[in-house]
Formats: sequence, C-alpha cells, structure tokens
Amino acid sequence: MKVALLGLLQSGKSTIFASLSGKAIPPIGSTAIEEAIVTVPDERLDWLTEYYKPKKTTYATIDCLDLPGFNFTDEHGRTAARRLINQIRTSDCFVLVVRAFENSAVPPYRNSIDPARDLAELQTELLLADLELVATRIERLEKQVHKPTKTQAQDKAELALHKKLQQTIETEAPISSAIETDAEREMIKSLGFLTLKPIVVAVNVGEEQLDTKFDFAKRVDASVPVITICAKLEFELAQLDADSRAEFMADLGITESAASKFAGSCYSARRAISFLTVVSNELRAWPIKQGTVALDAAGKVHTDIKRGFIRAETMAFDDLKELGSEKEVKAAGKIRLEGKDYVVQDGDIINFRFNV
Ligand SMILES: Nc1nc2c(ncn2[C@@H]2O[C@H](COP(=O)(O)OP(=O)(O)OP(=O)(O)O)[C@@H](O)[C@H]2O)c(=O)[nH]1
Ligand SMILES: [Mg+2]
Repeated sequence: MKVALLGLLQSGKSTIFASLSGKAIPPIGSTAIEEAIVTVPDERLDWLTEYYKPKKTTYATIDCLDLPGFNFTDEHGRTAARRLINQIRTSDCFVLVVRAFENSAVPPYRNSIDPARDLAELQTELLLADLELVATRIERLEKQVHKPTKTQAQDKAELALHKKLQQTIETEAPISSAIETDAEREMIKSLGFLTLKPIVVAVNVGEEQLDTKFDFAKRVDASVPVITICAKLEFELAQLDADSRAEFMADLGITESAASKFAGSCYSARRAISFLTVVSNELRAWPIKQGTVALDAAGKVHTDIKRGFIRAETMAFDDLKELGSEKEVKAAGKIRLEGKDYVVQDGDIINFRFNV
C-alpha cells in the first residue's frame, strides 16, 4: 500500500513522517518527495511471536511518501503544487495533514489556524486537478468518437462517463461519489484521479489538544477516518526506547501510537484487512482487500499455492488467544477447512493446503 502525506505549508507532515519511519525530519522548504517504509504495528503478531516463537516475524508495511507543503497563495506555489500532485497519482491513499497546533515560531498558512478551512482548500485543489484531467480527456474523446474506429463504442461510453464526472466535480463532490459500477471504475482506473482515492484526515494538534474532537462532517462523509496526532510529541516519543516510550505515553494519557493510528486509518480507508500465516518458521501478516476469497489470498502468498489450492485450514486469531493453544482450538472444533470461495476475515490464521 502506497500512502502519500499531503498538506499545506508547515502543517507538520515531515514531523509525522519522521516519527512513523524513524528517519530524520526532512528540512523545511525541501522540494523533494521523501519515501520510507513504515511498519504496520499489529498486536496479534506480537502475541503470536510469543506463542509460536518463529525464526522470523514479518509485519505488513506501508510505503509512505512525504510531500513538500502546498502553497496555493501565489502562482509560483500553485505551479509547484500541481507538479507534485501529478506525481502522486499512483498512490493508493492520501493522508491530508491539517494544522491545529499553536506555535508562534511557525507562521500559519493564510495567517490563521483553521483546520476545516485548510482541509476545504486541499480538497478543492484536488478537485480542480481532476477537473482539468476530465476536461482534457473530454476534449480528446470528442474528436475521437466521430471516427469509425474499433474502439468507437467504448470511446462513446467513456465520453459519457467523463461528462458525468465533470458534472459531479462541478458540484464539488469527489469523483468517488459518482462511480456506480465496477465497469465505470475500470474505465478510468489508469487515469489516477485524485478524488477517487480513499482519504484520511490527520489533524496535527498541540499537546494541550490531545482530547479535542474535530468535526469535518461538512467536508467529508462519515466513512473518512479522522485521526489526531501531536507530531512534535510523537517525534520525541519515537526517539525513546520501547520501555520509556510506553511510560511516557501512559503519563500523557496517549493510548495509541501515531504509527498505529496512521496504519489503522489507512487500512480502514482502503477497506483492507490482514490474514496471518506461519510457514517455514516465518510468521507473517498479509494485507488484502475486504471481501477477498481464499483462493486469491493464497495467490498473495505464492502463485503455486493458488494453482494447487486444496483447502484453507483456518482459525481465528481471537479463538487461539482466548483458548490458549492450537490443541484447544482444535478440540473446540474451531479449526475450519475452507474452500476457495471462502471470504477471508481479518485475523484469520491460515494454513493453505496445496498440491503442485
Ligand atoms: N508546537 C508544534 N509544532 C509543530 C508540530 N508539528 C510540527 N511543528 C513545527 O512546525 C514546523 C513545520 O513542521 P514540518 O514537520 O517540517 O512541517 P511540514 O508540513 O513538513 O512542512 P513543509 O514540508 O515545509 O510544508 C516545524 O518547525 C515543526 O517543529 C506540533 O505538533 N506542535
Ligand atoms: Mg515537509
């Protein structure tokens, strides 16, 4: 999963990026996109590592991009932002970072701190970039549909779809709200529309705002995860060893790490879950889309396993944890032999039986 951190100037993206990845904070004003692999924390893997004592435990990871801040207040900034935006069309998810923290040393964007306004501005700019793309596409297709080519019928369908998308954007709604069928989604997949991507809103708060609730209901629908992170504090926490970190978090009343909030919200926005395997002494989490069937899950692990799929021997992590051992889970009749159409559930521990 590839996730891009986007936001207006100095909203704290790089500080969040550094606390998630353990890297140094890229300098303010940097114009390069930074990239890092972020480990997805998973308490189930922690528990299973104690239980199975495998040689190796492999957590899922997220490929995280830190973008330079956008500045739409002048022409030069808009051009730079547009260029950056075009480089993230292949991301799977956007985390929109908005500033709520007070810091007199950091001048606020448009001279005031207003996370809802900043979120609206970011969304509008993403919509405008999509509108431009739709308009270009319509122009091209309008010329093309008159030609009696092999793709004429398809071009007509695509043109109709783009006109619908154009209308949607003009009402300031994201493209995702206009897509009704898989066929429509397929037709525009390669274009990388920005407002088709799942988003997470990350509010960068000050230490005194950790319990503040932010309501963006006017801007985003209820399915969009909203998380609060105190970037500065998280960066300081990331410098500590695990024990001191846990102690400080408890003192501050922080119950969930930034990495866990970040990964959890990206999974939720993407409707992703994980299943788990223990194969040749390696315990591993595999991210998949909700609704993935056992046969396709097998293919994630290895194409041979998919090809020679016989059964998915499955138990739920929660059952193993509750009952304490595989033996007990088996005695309780909770190890299932699932077929290839079984819809894999979050936390399933699967042993694929296959034959090649
Ligand atoms: N008080 C406070 N300051 C913060 C917080 N997060 C970031 N800052 C400060 O805000 C400034 C900008 O932080 P960065 O993480 O570089 O922000 P950015 O969004 O990456 O900035 P650009 O990439 O230049 O747009 C730095 O001086 C940070 O120390 C926070 O949670 N609290
Ligand atoms: Mg930065």
